[in-house]
Amino acid sequence: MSLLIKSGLVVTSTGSYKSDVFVKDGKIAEVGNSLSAEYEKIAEEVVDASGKYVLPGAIDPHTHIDMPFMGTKSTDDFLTGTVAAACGGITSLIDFEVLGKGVTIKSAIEAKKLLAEGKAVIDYGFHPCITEVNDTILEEIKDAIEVYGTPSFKLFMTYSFRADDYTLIKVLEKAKECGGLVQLHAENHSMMQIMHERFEKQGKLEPYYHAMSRPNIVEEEAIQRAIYFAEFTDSQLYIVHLSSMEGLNRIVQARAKGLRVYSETCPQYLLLEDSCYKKPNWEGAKYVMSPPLRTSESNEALWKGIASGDIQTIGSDHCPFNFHGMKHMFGNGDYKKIPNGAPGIETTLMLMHSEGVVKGGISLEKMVEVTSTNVARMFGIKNKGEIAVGKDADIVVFDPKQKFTISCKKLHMNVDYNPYEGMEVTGMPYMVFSRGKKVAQWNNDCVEFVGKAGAGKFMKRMPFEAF
Ligand code: DUC
Ligand code: ZN
Ligand code: ZN
Repeated sequence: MSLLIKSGLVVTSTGSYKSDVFVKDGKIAEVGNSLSAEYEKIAEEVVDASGKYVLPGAIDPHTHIDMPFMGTKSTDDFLTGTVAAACGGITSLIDFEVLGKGVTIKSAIEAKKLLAEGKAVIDYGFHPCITEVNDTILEEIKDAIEVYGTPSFKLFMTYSFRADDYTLIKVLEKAKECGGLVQLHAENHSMMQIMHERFEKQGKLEPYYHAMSRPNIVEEEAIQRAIYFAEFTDSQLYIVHLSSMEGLNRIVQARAKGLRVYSETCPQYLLLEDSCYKKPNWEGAKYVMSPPLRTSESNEALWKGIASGDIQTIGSDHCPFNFHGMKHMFGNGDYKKIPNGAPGIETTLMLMHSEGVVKGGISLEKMVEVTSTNVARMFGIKNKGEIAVGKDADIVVFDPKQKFTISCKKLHMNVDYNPYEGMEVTGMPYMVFSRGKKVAQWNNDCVEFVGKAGAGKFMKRMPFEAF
């Protein structure tokens, strides 16, 4: 199988240059200026990328596909979720698996693999979510890193499956010893519990109070506490879905001290504000996610954090629930019962380009760095994340001029609304390749899926290396 992508602007995290790219047997075989003469006649497919960008496929490090949560289940399975990803220019993802009590990492990962096999259309990996420590789990962390290919672990500081400080410190220590990376959902559970009690007494139960019950300090305190633990254990730490300026400030201070503290944010924390919770007819529920949306002050700080390198990656935190029947019916009357999460996997790249690159907040190279190259480095995906010889041909030919009005009807996520409905973006995937095979292409007024169910493979990842 061979493919020639000619005359595009190849974008890497360090620079952009006009070039041809030749792909053979799923790998990037050559990148150079005059490949057309040699390969145009023999390549099985030739794509003219003049006027377009040739990007390494985005890698989403943060998804919740087919996940039981808050009395229901996220609505995308590994077919619909990865079809949507592919159509949005995401060519691999790492999903979470929350371990039940007494469950081994191995059995949790094997069970999750069964959900993905035969369905996923792009490559996937898993982060085990550790909810308790005991000798068995601590021993198994080593195998997860060295044998299972799952070297990153998530812990939650809130929800019923939250980890306490002892658990967190023990896992940080073990991860450091074996080359793992601990990811943290950082929110102080007790602070928000007290806010819930207060609002309950006052009868304040609308979606807006979801955000009010989790003010910025709830995230800031948890981040700072985790930073102390990272310092105490001399371990690396990764904060997921960073949402607040105050939390970012703590991370910046820690990094200035030389601590290995990394962070990820999501398009929703860069672009949306807590005024969304005030939408009438319970529509604010569409934005109920944790942490909650903040204000423009945090939005702007996070863009700057990306530009400065203090935030290294972008994840979607894709966790879709229908408005009708889920966010609406279950939640009506009490914000605490609204399933937390929103769809996002398909819109990450278009939003980062349109709202970041086109509006001038970040460079094109920075977009590639945070959506692909750094994600591959952070999570030990050695064969992806760059347009370079020998890497997997996970490639997005991106049309920077193509306009698209975001609408849930024109997207592929299995959910009945979109948080950005009606927003016009500039720049869309034109063709998307997963290991050299075309999986999606622009067709008239939207991107269509042209790949195959089950073509995605489990990615065995390598231990963490500091950068
Ligand atoms: N936050 C969400 O909004 N949804 C899934 C889990 C999480 O941490
Ligand atoms: Zn989380
Ligand atoms: Zn999440």
